[in-house]
Amino acid sequence: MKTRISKPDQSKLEALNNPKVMHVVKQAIELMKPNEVMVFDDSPADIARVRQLAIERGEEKKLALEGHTVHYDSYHDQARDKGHTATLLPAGETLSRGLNVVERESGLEEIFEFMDGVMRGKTMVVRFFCLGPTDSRFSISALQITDSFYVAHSEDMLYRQGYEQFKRLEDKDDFFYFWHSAGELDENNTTKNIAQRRIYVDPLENRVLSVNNQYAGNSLACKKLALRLAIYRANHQDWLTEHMFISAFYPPDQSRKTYFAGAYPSACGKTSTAMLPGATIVGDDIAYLRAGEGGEMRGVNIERGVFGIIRDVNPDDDPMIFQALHTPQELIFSNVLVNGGKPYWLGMGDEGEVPDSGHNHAGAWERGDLDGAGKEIPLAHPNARYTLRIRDLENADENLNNPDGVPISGIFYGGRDSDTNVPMAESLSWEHGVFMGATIESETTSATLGATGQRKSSPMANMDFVIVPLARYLRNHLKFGRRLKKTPRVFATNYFLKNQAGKYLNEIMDKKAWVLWAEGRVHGDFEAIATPIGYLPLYEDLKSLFDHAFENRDYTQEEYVEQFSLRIGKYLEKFQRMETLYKQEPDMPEEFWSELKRQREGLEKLREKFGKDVISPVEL
Ligand code: SPV
Ligand code: MN
Repeated sequence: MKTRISKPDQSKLEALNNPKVMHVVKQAIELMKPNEVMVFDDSPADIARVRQLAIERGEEKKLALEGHTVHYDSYHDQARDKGHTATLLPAGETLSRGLNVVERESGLEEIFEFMDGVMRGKTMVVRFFCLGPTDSRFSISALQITDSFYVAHSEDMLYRQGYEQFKRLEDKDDFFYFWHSAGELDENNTTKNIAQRRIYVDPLENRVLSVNNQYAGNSLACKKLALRLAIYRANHQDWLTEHMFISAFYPPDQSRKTYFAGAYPSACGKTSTAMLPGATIVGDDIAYLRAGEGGEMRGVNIERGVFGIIRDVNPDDDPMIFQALHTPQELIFSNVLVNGGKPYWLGMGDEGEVPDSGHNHAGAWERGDLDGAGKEIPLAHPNARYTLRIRDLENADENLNNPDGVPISGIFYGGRDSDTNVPMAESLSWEHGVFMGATIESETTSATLGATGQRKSSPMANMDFVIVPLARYLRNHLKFGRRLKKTPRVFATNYFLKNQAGKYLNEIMDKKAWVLWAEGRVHGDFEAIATPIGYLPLYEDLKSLFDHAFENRDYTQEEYVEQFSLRIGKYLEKFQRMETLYKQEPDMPEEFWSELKRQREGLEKLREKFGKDVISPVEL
């Protein structure tokens, strides 16, 4: 059967005057064999049509509030599928620990077989996006081919339009391209053949092939899949692609504005730091970082929307997002419970109101229902999400779409660790900062599978995506910082420190005081205590920041001492873990080992001098 494409749609393709685009679309048609092809440009009419088709074809359903829709992914497609996501590389090439590599030729053969004819009876959607602001030296053009109108619609909300940008491409071959198919759908419009879910990243061809999935982390190639391609590119050039938020923070007297970027593994406080009350947000997930004209670090959000975890979004912990989710505007909820056109999720703060039945990620649902494995199905998936545009948030930053990005003065690396790292320490140098990022660990929580309290190493919170050897990635960081004239200050944060009795030493919002301290340090406002693991704040400075940030929070010297005491034995254990781990990486930069040695020896000396294992900051 011949694939239909309308004359106007054919003209849209031809107007790009780009042989490679034509070739890629043709190849996709030949392989996936759709009934028809629709091509969309940047016009408001086309964009509205994509959303309309997502609803008409049943991939999204309208909710009671104007602009709101709900989408479901298959019950077994509720998170990134690390096991079936792989990088295609020539035989013999390997990546760092834990990263899947599939030999390129056989990987292509396998996935092409799954994709052969997968769009029969369906519509193939062709869309053009831009990663990063348009008309910018940061921009990367992206061609998305998919049979999912949900994918096409959410990419509209999350990424900038790129059709016009494609017309202007100087190097016509210079774009990423993505083929995606949700595969055969069941009666709930969710993917049926989950066992054949594959996500293959092909850096040699700047493309991603993804089949039999819908969850955005697997299907929206502009997100985590393009992140991998961009990391590959940045590490073969001279810039950085990071799993980072970008936000601006303001000092107590509001006299200035300072941009920070921050990398945190999931469930370590990334979004809540980016969205701190009083901050303005550029991005919450992925940043491209380049050197600016004046030798400063500049960053852009490659996205323009948020695909956020909805769990625990409630009026107390997340007032800004809670408000946005109750405003009539374009919003996609995914994998939540719906009853009477209203969405419900875990931890929404009004538990008494949650109905005992409705429709959720398992289909028709009643409280107490068990899944195929005999596990009780929660009312909504813990990884249920919302998709919105940043410009629709009250705290959107004015430079969200600035083609020149924003100057980044500080970087946060956050982990989750109950017994080692102080809540906030500033690096002694750029090299030390890179070490801080490389040694992020996070403890597993009950929200993740497996045992809780296990430490997982996640360099720069980017481990899942670094498709170059880790040593190369770290070297690129070191070189990048040295090229800058104004190197950002680097801070290691830990919001999860506990005492011996297992009680958290901090309140959730205390991060506001830590962040304001970092903001002040960038501008030389505060003195600090130099220690081998970094500069620590002085009590008086924190006290005044707490007084400013909170109405009824008396920050005591006792709290300070307990939080900022150096737990030397614990740090030495951490360095031992890092040594064991990084010894397995060939070709590690010398700076990593010298930083490890310097800190280890410094801490051992302190322990000798004071004759004890835990040293209070007031003694230092
Ligand atoms: C993350 O898990 O880091 C996310 C969501 O931002 S996604 O990668 O899309 O699954
Ligand atoms: Mn992320």
